[in-house]
Amino acid sequence: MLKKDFLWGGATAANQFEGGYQEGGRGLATSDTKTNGSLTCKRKHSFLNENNEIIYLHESELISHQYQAALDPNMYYPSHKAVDFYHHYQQDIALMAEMGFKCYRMSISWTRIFPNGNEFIPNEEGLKFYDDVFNECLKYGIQPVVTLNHFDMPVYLAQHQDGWLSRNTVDCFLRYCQTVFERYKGKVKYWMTFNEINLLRGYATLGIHEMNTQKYYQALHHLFIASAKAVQLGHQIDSDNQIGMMLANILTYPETCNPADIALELNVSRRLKYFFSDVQCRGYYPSYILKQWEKENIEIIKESQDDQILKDGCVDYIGFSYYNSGVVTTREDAGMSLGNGVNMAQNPYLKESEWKWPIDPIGLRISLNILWDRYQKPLFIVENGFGAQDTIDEDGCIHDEYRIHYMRDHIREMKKAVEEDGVDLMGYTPWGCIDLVSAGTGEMKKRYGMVYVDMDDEGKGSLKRIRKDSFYWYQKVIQSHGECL
Ligand code: BGP
Repeated sequence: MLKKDFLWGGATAANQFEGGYQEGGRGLATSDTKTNGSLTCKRKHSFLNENNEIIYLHESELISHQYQAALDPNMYYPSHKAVDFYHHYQQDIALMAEMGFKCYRMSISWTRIFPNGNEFIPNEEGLKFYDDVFNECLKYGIQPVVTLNHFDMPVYLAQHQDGWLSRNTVDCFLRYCQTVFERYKGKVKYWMTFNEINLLRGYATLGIHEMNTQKYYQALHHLFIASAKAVQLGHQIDSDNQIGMMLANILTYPETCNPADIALELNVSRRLKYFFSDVQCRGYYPSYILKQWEKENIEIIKESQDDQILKDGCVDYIGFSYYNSGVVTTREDAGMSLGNGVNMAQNPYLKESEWKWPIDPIGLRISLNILWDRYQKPLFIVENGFGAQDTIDEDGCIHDEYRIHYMRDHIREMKKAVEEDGVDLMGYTPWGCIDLVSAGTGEMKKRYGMVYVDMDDEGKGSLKRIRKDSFYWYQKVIQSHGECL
C-alpha cells in the first residue's frame, strides 16, 4: 500500500501558469522575454525592421532585443498572461480540491517578491498574493509544495551581473529564500530549490549572455551553493521544513549489450543526471566530474567555506520529473543526437507521443529503484504526464482517454516500486494538472491538464476551465488511494 499520508496532487510553475506579469509590483523575469514556439522563427534570431528587412541578431543583441520587446504589451509572450492563475487562483484551487488533491506543487515567482532581485525590502503585494494562494489551499486541506525557482530569474540580475555567473546572485537568492521561509512558516512545509537543476543552461534559466563550458560549471557551482545554503536556512527557520532537490530524470538505456554501449550509458547518465543528485544528496563533487574538469581545464572559483556548505546542505528528499526514456548508442549512424555529440537510437519496444516522447511506464519503476538504491532518500514524483492536443467534442466534453492510459500505466508501475520493491515514495503530482503553457515549445496546444483551459497559441481565448474525462478518473484514483485505476 502507498503511505497513508501519500501526497496525491498536481504541479504547475509560475512562469507557465500565473500570468499577471506586470501586476502587483512584479518585476520582469527572464522567462518574460521568451516568445512562443510559433513565433520563434520570426523573432528568435531575427526580426523584421520597418523596411521589412530581416535583421539577424547575435546572442547578446538578441537578448536585449527580446528584453525591449517584452515591454511591448502588443506582442504575445506566453508568460505574460499564461492561463492567468493570478486572477483565477480561487477557481483553480477549488477544482484541485474537487479532484481530492492532498498537495499542490507550484513555484513562487522571484520577481513578485524582489522585482529586481537585488533589493533588501520585499514587495508586500507579491508576498500577499502567495499568502492568499496558500490560505486558499489550506482551506481545503491541500499542502502547498513550493519550488523556489522554476525556470526564471530577475532580468535585472541577468542584465547587470550575468545571472548565476555572479556570486552575488547567491546572496540575492538567499535573501529571497529567507523572506519566503519566514513569511510562510507554518503554511508551507515542503520546498524544492531549483527545478530540473540538470537542465538549466540558457539565458532564461541562468541569465548568462554568452555561454561556454567554463561559465556553465561556475554558474552551476553557485547554484549548488545557493541550494545548500537554502536547505540550511530553511531548517534553521523551521525545523519542520522538508527541502528537496528537483531532478529531470531522463532515463537512458544502452542500445545493446556491447560493453562499449554500457560504458557510454554510464557516462551519459552521470553527466546528464547523477552528477547533480550526487552533489545535492551526498554533499561533495564526485570523482568522475573532478577528473572531467581536469581533462577539460575547467577551474571553478570557490570560496574557502564552500566544501563545508555543500556538506551541510544536503537535501531531505529527491523530487523528480519523469516523462520518458531514451536510448544511447555508440553507432555513428543512429541519426538522432542528444547534443554534446551523444548519439541516440529509437526504442523499438516503445510507442511515442505526438511530440516524439517515448512512453515508458516501466522506466518509472526502474528510475524509482535506481534513485532509491543510490541515495536511500525519500522520493517524490513531482512531474509526470502526457502532452497531447485535446479537442472539445460535440458533447462539449474532452475525452482524453490517451491521458488516462498514460497515467494509469505510470501509477501502476509507481505502485509496484513501492509495494513490491520497498521504495520510499512521498507523493505523485502530475504535471500541468490544469492546462498551461509548454516550457519546451511555449505553446498551449501541448496540453497536460485534467482541466482544459480555453486559450490558444497566440494567447487568445476565454480562459474558461472545463473538466476533462481524466479529471473524473483522477478523482476516483485519489479517492481510492490508487486502488481504483
Ligand atoms: C519539465 C518542466 C516543466 C514542464 C515539463 C513539460 O521539463 O519542469 O516546466 O513544462 O517539462 O515539458 P514541455 O512543457 O516542454 O512539454
